[in-house]
Amino acid sequence: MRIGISCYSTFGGSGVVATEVGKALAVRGHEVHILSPSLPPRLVGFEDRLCFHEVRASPYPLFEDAPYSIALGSKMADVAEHHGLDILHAHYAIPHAMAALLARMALPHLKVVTTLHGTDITVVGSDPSYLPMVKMAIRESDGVTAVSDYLREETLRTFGVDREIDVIGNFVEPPGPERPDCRAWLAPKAAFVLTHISNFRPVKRVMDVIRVFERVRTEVPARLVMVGDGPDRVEAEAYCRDRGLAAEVRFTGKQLDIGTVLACSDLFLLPSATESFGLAALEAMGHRVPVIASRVGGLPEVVRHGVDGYLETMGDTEAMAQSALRLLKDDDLRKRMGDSARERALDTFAEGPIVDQYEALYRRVLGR
Ligand code: GMT
Repeated sequence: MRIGISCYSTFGGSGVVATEVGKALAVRGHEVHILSPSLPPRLVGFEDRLCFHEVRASPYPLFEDAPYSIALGSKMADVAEHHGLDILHAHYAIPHAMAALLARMALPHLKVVTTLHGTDITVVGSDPSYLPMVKMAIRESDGVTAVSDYLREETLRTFGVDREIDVIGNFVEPPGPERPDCRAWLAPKAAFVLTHISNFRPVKRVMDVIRVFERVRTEVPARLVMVGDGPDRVEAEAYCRDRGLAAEVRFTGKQLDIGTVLACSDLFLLPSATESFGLAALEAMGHRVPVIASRVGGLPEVVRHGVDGYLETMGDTEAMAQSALRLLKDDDLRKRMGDSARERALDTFAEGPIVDQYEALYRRVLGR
């Protein structure tokens, strides 16, 4: 098949999933064209049959903001025509699904598959300024997927649409060979390493991460590694400086090699307000790192409470800290949960069977 995939190139789960699906499909012999405003972070390495197209919205004195959605639709139509695409797969509804539908108007043989990732439904998508168009995109796409049962239900409820939505989860690959241990520089005095990875948007509740850590360090030696960047980083860093935590909390900024950080982490913290799946938690689990997270959205479909980690009420940082302490004070329990987490990640959310599901959906919408 010839497949066009559009996604965001910022650090974020939807771009990671889109890029990894694209790479896997190319390895399986499909021709894949990825369309994005700049090179997605995971699109590294040269792969046969995998091509990148940068989407640029040309400025014009009349525009306040150049219309990216139209430029994307045009690029989709252009790539589809000149490379004979069969399918456009839009990752994150806004504006990728709408742009794909515009391209389909230009080239009616094209099929459009939309993958809903999370805030395109739960936060931005339900904002009245986008809702009617998100609803139309869900209704008009030839295939729609959601990354969890929770997100599927939430989509049907919020938009009142009556259509088939396939649930296809996020996935991980087995981590490569263990890299040189960075524990020595992350936690010099044999302290435990707690890790958080996100794009530091309000939905991630990064201040809860710091509060859990503050409580944990009163009972056990610990360091916190905060990976990523975004609007709430400044407040979190200022808080750590003011509370004298700067030496114990390390803000690394955006990192491509999260595997190295996870390979020397003892616990992963994800206290989000909502999370349709929680790819970062799954990646931690793949590295044998138990997860402490809030019991929201699709997280209970990924992390089994008391098996792969603990799920607590959103905002209850004391309960999260107590669960973290239970794990940190009991080496056997932590190891057992780490092993279960890894098994679950690599069995239930392995790349191969999940990419099979996308391939099967493409064939279904193409009638092959
Ligand atoms: O929806 C978002 O917040 C953006 C998106 C992204 O691009 O980072 O994240 C979502 O998609 C991921 C991949 O499917 C999921 O693992 C995340 O749980 C989800 N984020 C939220 O629901 C907050």
